Amino acid sequence: MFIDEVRIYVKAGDGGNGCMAFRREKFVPRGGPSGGDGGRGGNVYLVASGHQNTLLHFRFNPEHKAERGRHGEGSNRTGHEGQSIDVATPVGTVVYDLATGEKLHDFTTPGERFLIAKGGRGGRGNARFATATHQAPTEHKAGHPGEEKRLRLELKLLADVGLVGYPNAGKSTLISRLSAAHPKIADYPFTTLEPQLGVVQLDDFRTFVIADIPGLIEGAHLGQGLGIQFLRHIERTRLLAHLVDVSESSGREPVHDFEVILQELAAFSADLAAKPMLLVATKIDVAQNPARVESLRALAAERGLPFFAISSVTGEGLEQLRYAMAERVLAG
Ligand SMILES: Nc1nc2c(ncn2[C@@H]2O[C@H](COP(=O)(O)OP(=O)(O)OP(=O)(O)O)[C@@H](O)[C@H]2O)c(=O)[nH]1
Ligand SMILES: [Mg+2]
Repeated sequence: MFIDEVRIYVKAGDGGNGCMAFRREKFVPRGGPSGGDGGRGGNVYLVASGHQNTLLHFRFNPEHKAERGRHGEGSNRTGHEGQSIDVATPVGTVVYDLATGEKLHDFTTPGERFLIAKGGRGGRGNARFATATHQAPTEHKAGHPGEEKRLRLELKLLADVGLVGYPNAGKSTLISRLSAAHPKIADYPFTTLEPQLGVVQLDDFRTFVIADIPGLIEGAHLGQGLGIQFLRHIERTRLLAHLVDVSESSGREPVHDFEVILQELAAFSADLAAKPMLLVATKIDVAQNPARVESLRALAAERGLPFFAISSVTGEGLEQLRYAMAERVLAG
């Protein structure tokens, strides 16, 4: 299971201080104490959002503070309450107290709101201290501090897009170009031995997750190569990107490669083979023979698959591919 993890700091607003004041008015002798209480500090809430699927946004923004309460004022005016804040986190986030390791909350439904740090109460103004025998109190209290916590957030990641293809097709290279992931890349087959995830950031708010899995070969369902057990990691993705090397160096025919991989997917599960798929011709920077690209393009047209031709070296076609993936996984 892939786990995304971040540490954040939350601080609720401090309460405002109580005020010391006396009523002073012409013709009103001994006006009495009139210092108002401080306002309560704002709370920090965590709110489960159905629109996010990673914790990436916290990496750029790890501190969340609510506003402090205003101080009390004369004429018995209570200070304003500090504004509370809502901090969005994806559904599926589990929240731990970093210091104690205690599990504080587990978000399971969109819109769920959890009070994570409570604002401090305001201090009392001197008007509150007046009694029959103590008519000119000068006592007034400072506001109470807002709660502060260091938290560890954990999210089990589910991939949105699965990359499939022969070994050496350029799957790991592609994920390293589209995300911040740094998988091992090399010009020999079966470089990738373990599935890897990369988070692709489309803009400030939208992200999706790509899974890079070991390459498949003919007979993988019979245990050839690394087998097909890794396909379970992409069983729940919404989209597959099928990468086919169109350079001569593969020593195979692109159309043949496509069909072999599709059979292996079908051998794993009919559902997997029937998933929406993008057909991606890779390494076009070193493809000498345009007929190889065209044969694959024709195949895509025949099967009604969106077709992309890319080079992870020059960057050609990568933007279009990224947007095509995003369009399909972020819709709805
Ligand atoms: N010229 C060129 N080379 C590429 C491109 N993409 C990948 N390569 C090279 O192809 C080789 C294999 O790339 P990988 O990304 O490791 O391939 P993979 O599909 O992850 O392979 P496995 O992990 O073995 O399944 C490496 O030497 C890469 O540098 C490309 O667009 N152009
Ligand atoms: Mg790889």
